Amino acid sequence: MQGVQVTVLAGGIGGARFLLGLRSLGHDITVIGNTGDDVTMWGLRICPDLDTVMYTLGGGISAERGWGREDETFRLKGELAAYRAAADDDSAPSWFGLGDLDIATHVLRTQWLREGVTLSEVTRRLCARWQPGVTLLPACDEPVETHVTLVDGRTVHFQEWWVRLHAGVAAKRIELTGASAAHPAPGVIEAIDSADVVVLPPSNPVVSIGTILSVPGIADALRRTTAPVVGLSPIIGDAPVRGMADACLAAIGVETSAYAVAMHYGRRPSGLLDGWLVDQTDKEAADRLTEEGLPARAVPLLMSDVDASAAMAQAALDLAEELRR
Ligand code: FO1
Repeated sequence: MQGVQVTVLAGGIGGARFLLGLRSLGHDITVIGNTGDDVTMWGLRICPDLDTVMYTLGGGISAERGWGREDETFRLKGELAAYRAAADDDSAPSWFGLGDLDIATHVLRTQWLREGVTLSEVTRRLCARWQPGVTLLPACDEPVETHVTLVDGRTVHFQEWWVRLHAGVAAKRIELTGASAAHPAPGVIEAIDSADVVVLPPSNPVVSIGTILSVPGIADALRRTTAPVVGLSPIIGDAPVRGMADACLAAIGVETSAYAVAMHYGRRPSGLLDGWLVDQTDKEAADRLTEEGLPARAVPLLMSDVDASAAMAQAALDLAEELRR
């Protein structure tokens, strides 16, 4: 299939890696990016998942970290720490790695937002430099943030749970604050309605895909679209491929398995999926899901390089084509 309009709901590192493969197939791609990771630090508005997609597809990503910039330095971070220590101020987030090159993105974004420019327009302007080769839309223009309530009663920003605590303290609730007042950003619903295929890539089902779906109207658009909706499991065997999806799934009471995540998304029209891809090690999950009415296929799901990601993306498009008939 050439010139297919593909709409992808994507989070950070896993979603970005998948998009590198999908883009190599030469289709017209719109990415609905997660904004739940967004955080204000040092007065700067930081949009980690939007930036990870933009940098990865634009060629600026740190390959080693999967976030932030290649050839990065952290001199400004060191200066801030020096002032903070001297002022005996330990309030600042020293645990968050703000790189010097990366900060230019946050300074401009913050300046434009302060001038009243929408996050969608800010993202378009930033992408004008990086030319990611896809249309990158934030899920919503309103400021939303994923906050995590821990079993010890504290509620912390997702970034603190993820980066400072390494999800080491169990979460009992994960929610996208501000979601109820949020609306799909311009073009988001249209991208789902007019897609030939909609893909849920192997992003974190809770804090990346789940947060996008909590913006009112987006989940319903997925249930309604005439396009086949195909997902790829972020879990291989009984473990997440990277990140800490297991800690997130535990917080919402979903078992860490390819089968359980598919059931969590559900089958249309009540759920979100028409088809599901699992790794070959989870073949029996594919057979079980297919028998239970959700067509599933077992294919290699390790995104070891762009070719592997491209093969996965092609498998998703092939399944979508099969389902369309
Ligand atoms: N992830 C980390 O594990 N450690 C960091 O210090 C860190 C800093 C950081 C700065 C900017 C940015 O855009 C992303 C950053 N991330 C960092 C990744 C961030 O936590 C992402 O939200 C998660 O990796 C989930 O996608």
